[in-house]
Amino acid sequence: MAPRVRSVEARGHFVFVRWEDGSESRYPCVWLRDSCRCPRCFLRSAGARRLRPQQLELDIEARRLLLRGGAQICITWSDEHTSEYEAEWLKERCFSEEARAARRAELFLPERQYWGSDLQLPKMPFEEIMCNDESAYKWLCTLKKVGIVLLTGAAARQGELIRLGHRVGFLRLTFYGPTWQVQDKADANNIAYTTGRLCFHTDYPVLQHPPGVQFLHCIKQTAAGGESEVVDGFHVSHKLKEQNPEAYQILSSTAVDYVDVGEDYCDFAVHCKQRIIDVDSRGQEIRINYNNATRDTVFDIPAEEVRPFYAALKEFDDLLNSEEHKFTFLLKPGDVVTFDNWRVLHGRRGFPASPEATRLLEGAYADWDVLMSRLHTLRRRLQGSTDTAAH
Ligand code: OGA
Ligand code: NM2
Ligand code: ZN
Ligand code: ZN
Repeated sequence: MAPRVRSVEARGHFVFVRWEDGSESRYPCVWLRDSCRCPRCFLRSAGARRLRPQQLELDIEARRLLLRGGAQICITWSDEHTSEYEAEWLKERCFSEEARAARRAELFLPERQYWGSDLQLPKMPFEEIMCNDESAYKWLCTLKKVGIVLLTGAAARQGELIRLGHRVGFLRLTFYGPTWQVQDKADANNIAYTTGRLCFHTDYPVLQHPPGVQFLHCIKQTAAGGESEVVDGFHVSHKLKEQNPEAYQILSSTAVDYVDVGEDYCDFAVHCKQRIIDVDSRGQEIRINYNNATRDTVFDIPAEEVRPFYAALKEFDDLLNSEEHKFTFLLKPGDVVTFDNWRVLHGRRGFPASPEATRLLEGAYADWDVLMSRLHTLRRRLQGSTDTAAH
């Protein structure tokens, strides 16, 4: 049911809306004026504001208020401009604490679920998420919530990740190419392109904005070794914080130098400083930036802080590798593992070298902005279709 306005009133710098259900919302006049939807203030085709801050009077007040059948209010302002607002549009923008919390939950959904060795690896058929919107939506929600989803039954040939990229929007190009082949290579330009063990890492902390999501498509799997390992970096960070707050403090504040020099898609020489545990202003983990292989030997911190840093790093690394936290599985041809590269650290066990390539994965990156955008467009579309079905 669309919300209806019972009455509307201006007091000082606010407009008060009383709803049919008895609740009240208050809207700051300057925000209402700034949000005017008329063609002079707003370009409808782009959903974009045209009004500039210079045109906005901080102390603007409502001169005349008009309620149209409970569904719309019309305000004439002290600058003589007139604006119209739909009840539903206003309700969706209520400034109350509860309304704001509910919207945050809606938008950033779903809550994270932490895991350890007990992970129940979520699995979905690859072709289903490719052609069914509900499945694709579920895939993206689970990827956000759990941090990892295994897609099964893709064709065991290159090109499937290009298709997956089209499904979400587009892939993230890096110096290793639009997609990249993980296999043993002569004169490997990256440690991943050998038969060696890869210890727990996130990909590409040498980039200022590391890829949010990683896809690894197994095309060929070796007969011995090559198992995949994953660990929930946010879960382990919390454990570290409990167990050794000082180590946590060091890893969440020290800027670590990363470097990657070589040639692939084009030649490159990339440098970056990243905190291994990256937290926001409220102390919430936002990203793990850890690849021991590309951690630079240049270390731009005072000499006396170096040893304590290594002590903290070793403690974190031990926690990542503890049996309690890591989850091991074997990719088979046709599997596509999709995971949150900002949260989940991954590795693989070594495998025997052989003259012909016995193991081949095709990999690709995407940004969270693109995946979240697809999640939201799918949600709108699916909600739209259930709305029509209900009528
Ligand atoms: C990588 C990587 C995992 C694997 O290429 O960065 O982590 O199983 N590969 O080979
Ligand atoms: N590969 C797998 O940080 C890294 O070096 C990530 C990137 C080579 C595309 C590895
Ligand atoms: Zn206007
Ligand atoms: Zn990797």
